Parts: sequence; structure tokens; C-alpha cells
Amino acid sequence: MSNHDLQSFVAELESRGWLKRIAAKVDPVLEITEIADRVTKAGGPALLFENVAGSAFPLLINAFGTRERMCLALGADSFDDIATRIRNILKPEIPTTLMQKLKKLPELAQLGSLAPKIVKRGLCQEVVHTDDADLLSLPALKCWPLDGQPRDFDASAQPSTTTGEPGRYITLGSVFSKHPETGDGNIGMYRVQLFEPKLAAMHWHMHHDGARHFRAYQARGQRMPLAIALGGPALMPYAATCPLPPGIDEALFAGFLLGRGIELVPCITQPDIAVPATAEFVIEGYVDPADEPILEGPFGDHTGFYSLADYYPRFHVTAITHRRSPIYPATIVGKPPQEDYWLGKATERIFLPLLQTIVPDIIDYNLPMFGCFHNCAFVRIRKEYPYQARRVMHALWGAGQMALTKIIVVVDEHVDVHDENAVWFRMCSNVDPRRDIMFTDGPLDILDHAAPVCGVGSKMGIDATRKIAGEGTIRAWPDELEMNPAVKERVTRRWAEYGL
Ligand SMILES: Cc1cc2nc3c(=O)[nH]c(=O)nc-3n(C[C@H](O)[C@H](O)[C@H](O)COP(=O)(O)O)c2cc1C
Ligand SMILES: [Mn+2]
Repeated sequence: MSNHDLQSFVAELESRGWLKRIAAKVDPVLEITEIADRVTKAGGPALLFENVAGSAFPLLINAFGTRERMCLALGADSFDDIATRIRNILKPEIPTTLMQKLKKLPELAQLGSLAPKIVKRGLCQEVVHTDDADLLSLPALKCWPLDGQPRDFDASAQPSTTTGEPGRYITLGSVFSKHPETGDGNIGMYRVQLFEPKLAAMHWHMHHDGARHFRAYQARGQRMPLAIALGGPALMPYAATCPLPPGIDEALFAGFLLGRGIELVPCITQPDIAVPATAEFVIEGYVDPADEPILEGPFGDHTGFYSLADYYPRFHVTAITHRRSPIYPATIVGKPPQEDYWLGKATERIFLPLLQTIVPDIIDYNLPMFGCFHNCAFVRIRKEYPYQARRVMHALWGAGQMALTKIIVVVDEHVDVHDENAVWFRMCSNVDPRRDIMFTDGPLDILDHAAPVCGVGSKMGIDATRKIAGEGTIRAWPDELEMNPAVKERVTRRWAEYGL
């Protein structure tokens, strides 16, 4: 079972020739980024660096860097297979909201025993460090040259940084938390900047569930227990990135994807939090609402720019546990394509049926690579009445993490949204800018540097559908050119005869 834990996944990748071991000594400061960036952009293999300078642990990167490897991690032949499984659960029901649908998952989980199982022992606790826990023993990457160096960087204003090199990050950690009142679990992938052996920064965006949980602890004036897990079932990092609504535990969704409940073991120093028993490393600790926040970043981000430095909660480490011979998993983000493109594509496909329950007009959508997830969405609808495209835009701007989308382009049902030129063609030809482009305002991705205020700004909707009566001033709308199918078929059949 290659998706049981990271080590079996690595073995499976290797047996398929999808993984390369690198024995040469490499620097986790920038060098691994440059290697991984080249390999990922060339569609190359997963990389296992066996000799990382300054650390005893091997480092795995680009494990999910192709469609095939992402599917293998998910244990599916295709993303659409998973979407079909989801569609089948949703089918017998009257379409309601995404929220109500997902709230049903726990019931389904009980039936199918997909709920997480708490176990007493886990491989992830074979080795336990408490007083001697040291974040700097990990081969954490410094990804890009200006990471961790704010423009007006004043070393004296920082805690005494003992990382040697500023800007080292845990980049593929799944952060486990629990809501203090409801007890709901959450897993989110948030980057973690290392400052001292037991001090890091927790970069959860205000729109994400980790930050929401933190606000609940803040209101109660309580410390928030946390654990960062690295490794575990191969689909764990994917599950941590899933845009599930608040209150829906990613551990349950992971069980649904895996087809059986994932095994969780309680942390040693934070026993309220349970983590995958087969994780490679677990970093246990807490954030304290009474602390001063710490200046985090900048960080070379998936937008292709450095996200600006800002203040985030301090994460205090109480233990680091790991397997006897652990592998440290990492990723880098940067100008696309990167490994995270495939995590995003999986979500785009897997969440289509759920999105359709709240916006049934949508036949298909594409989050194009250049849009870096939140900047741009191409949406295909079957248009039946005036201003339907605008209704779809507004619905999307209210739908979970899709609400952060900056630019939405809507096209008619005959347009393939995965063919970017086909979308540009309609956008240029079918649009009267003054009539067909609308602006609105709302929350934006925290990483959108063009937004006038962090996390808030304007959005643009472009209605590139054919215009019909009721949509402002339109003249007779022309038909699009298309050859008669019988003629096409005849030409195909006779092609050899033409000698072309
Ligand atoms: C490689 C990678 C890195 C990410 N880093 C962060 C991050 O630092 N902070 C953050 O809030 N979200 C980050 N995300 C996005 C969240 O993991 C994602 O939006 C997730 O759905 C949040 O889960 P939540 O809503 O349960 O908090 C990252 C995603 C990926 C794929
Ligand atoms: Mn969540």
C-alpha cells in the first residue's frame, strides 16, 4: 500500500522510476531550490537528497510534481475518478449548499468507517526530543535569496536569530489544530519560518481555519496547542491544502480519499492534538495569544513574487518526535509551474461537483497556471437568460476559497476552458468592455501584492459569453464560424486522396 506512509510512497515512486536519489552533498540554502525548480519545470522526477549540508536527514522534494505522481498519492487513476465518487455521494440529495453537503460527511464517515482512528502508539514517536528539541536539526530550506530579510531588516529588532541563515522554512508541513469550543479538528498547510531551536512563526492567513481557531483561543485568553506533521499517508499534504469549509475536518476528508480512516496518535507534549501515526516528523508546540507577534517573511511565494513581511504568531516548540530513519519532505513555491500546481489542479477537479452544488450553472472551470490559483478563473456555463454570467461571478465570489478569485472570465458552453487561447479569443471578440466588464470589491488572497490593502481589493468579472436580449445595447449577434460536420467527415475520409 504505497499510500500508507511517505516511505512506502517513496519506495513505490522509485520502483516506477519516478524518483531520483542524489548522493552529492547539497546546500538547503538556495541550492536545492534551483535544482528542484529546473527539474519540476522540465516535468522531471521526485528528488531524494541523501546528503543535505548541516542535517542528518534526507530531504524529499517534487514528490507530487506531475499529474501521475499526484494521482498515485491520491490512490486514484485520475482526479476525475475522485470527483465522480464525490458526485455519487451528492447525487441522491436535493442540491443545497456546499456547507450542508459537507456537514453530511461525518454521517457518511461513520457508515464507511472513514473517520480517523486514535491509536496508542505511532512510528512517528520512535524518537522523542523535548528539552533537546531543535528545529535547526531539520534540513529546512531557504528557498529564495530574500526570504526572511524584510526591506528595512534590522537584526537588532529581531529575536537573536540562531538559525545562522535567516529565512529558513518548513514548507510542506500539515498544521493540526482543534477548535477550543466545538472540538472540531483542522489541518492546514501553512509555511513555518524558523527563528531559534524552539521558536518559529505560524503563517496562517486570516481567511484560513488555523487563524480562525487561533482567534477563538485568543477570545478565551488560552494557549493554542498545535502540531506540525511531516509525512504520514502520501495524500496528507494534499488533504491539508483542501479548501474545506470551517468545521469540516481535513482528517475525515483524508479518510474519504484513502477509503479508510487515517490513524492518529496523540501528541506527547500536546495530548489534545493527534497526528498521523506514520508521520516522519512531528513538531509539537503552542502559540500563545499573550505573545507579541513576530515579523515573518518575506517569502518567495507561489505568486512569483516575495510575499511581504508581516506579523504572525510565535510558535513555541515543546517537542520534536520522529521515526528512527525519517525522510524530511519539502516543497518550494515560485513562478509556475511548481509542484503546488498539481495540488491545485487536483482540487480544481475534485471540488467541481461540490462547487456545482452551490453554482449549478457551472459546467466546468479552469484555474489557469498563470493565475497562480486566486488571480484568475475561466468558467464555462450554459447560458439561458440575461446576466447569468454575472450571477455566476457573484456566486463564486461568495463560495469558500473561490471567493478570493480576482478575475473571472465566463464563456459559453461550447468553449473549452482548458484551452486558454479559446478563452482569450472569446474574451477579445465577445466583449464590449464598458458593457461586459464589471468590478466589485471584496476579500482577496493575502498574497495579492497588487491589492491596495492586504487581503482587500477589487475584482473583475468579464462576461465573454454571447450577448442576448436584456443585456444592454446589442446589435444582431453573429453566429460563430463552424464547418458543416458532414463536410468535415468527408474531408477526413478523403484526406489521403488529396495527397497533402
Ligand atoms: C505549498 C503550499 C503552501 C501554502 N502555504 C500557506 C501559508 O503559508 N499560509 C496559508 O494560510 N495558506 C497556505 N497555503 C494554502 C492553504 O494550505 C489552503 O488554503 C488550505 O485550504 C487552508 O486550510 P484551512 O482553510 O483549513 O486553513 C499553502 C498551500 C500550498 C499548496
Ligand atoms: Mn479547514
